[in-house]
Amino acid sequence: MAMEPVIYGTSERPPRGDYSRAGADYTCAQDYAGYGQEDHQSYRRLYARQQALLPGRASDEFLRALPSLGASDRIPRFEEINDRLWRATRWEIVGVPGLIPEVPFFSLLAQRRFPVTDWIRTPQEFDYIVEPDVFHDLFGHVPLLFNPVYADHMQAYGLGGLKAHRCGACEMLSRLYWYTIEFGLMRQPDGMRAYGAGILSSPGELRYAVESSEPRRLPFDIERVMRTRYKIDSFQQIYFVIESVEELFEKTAADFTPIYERLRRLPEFSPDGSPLRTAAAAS
Ligand code: HBI
Ligand code: FE
Repeated sequence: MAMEPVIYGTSERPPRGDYSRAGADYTCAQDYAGYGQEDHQSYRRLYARQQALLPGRASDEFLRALPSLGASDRIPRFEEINDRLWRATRWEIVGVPGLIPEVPFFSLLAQRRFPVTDWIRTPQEFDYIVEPDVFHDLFGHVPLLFNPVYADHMQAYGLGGLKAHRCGACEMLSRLYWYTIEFGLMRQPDGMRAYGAGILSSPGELRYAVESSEPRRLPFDIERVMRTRYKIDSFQQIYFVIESVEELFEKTAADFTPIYERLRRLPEFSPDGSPLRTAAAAS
């Protein structure tokens, strides 16, 4: 690809993955024959370890939907998942070589196509990986796409992303993605639970986010979220808590254009929640 993906506002490292396999929309076929036994074994071990941690920590919606992913003893074929996903919510997953730029990413979501990285981490990266791999994308993100309310929310997010790009407000919308779809918590009647993919696919952060007294857990407030910077290389110091998937959908249904205009002039918050003196980023 000629275009250099710029991800999460940084371009310090080139993204991993072979982008020459990708089409103009950045999608590629899942290279299933390219997986070795070691890759399938990594998936099996990651899945088993994570599944054992879910009870009492993952949201009910996630637990209900997880079996829809299918095979847990090997990397599933995307087509197998698509047969079920299409019937459930009219979504499909598509392969990508790794992180892709924001506009093609939003465009895929707007078309109810979720990009899934097809390669898996190496055994050395078992505990920690910065970039999404097939385990993070499938295990973390895909189960909730079987939930009709959440599925509609993801499409609305993609459409909102395309609009944010036209408004120069991608940074603010990325923060919403970060603090909900990646690192969101939900309060259930029986306690705090995770629904964000970054938490659900990480053994360390799943326990920390739900149980530790260290991080702050603030009620979900869209303006506060959009003004809060985030770190990608450590556990979060702040989580935003929703009460239900419906709340998330309702609070993110509005046209954000006037919100972006107002927030641009207001100060930001640092990832630890303390106020900063700089105004919110313009792009
Ligand atoms: N690409 N494959 C992939 N997966 C992501 O989660 C992703 C991306 N590109 C951009 C991106 N996320 C972020 O900018 C989100 O904030 C939109
Ligand atoms: Fe993710």
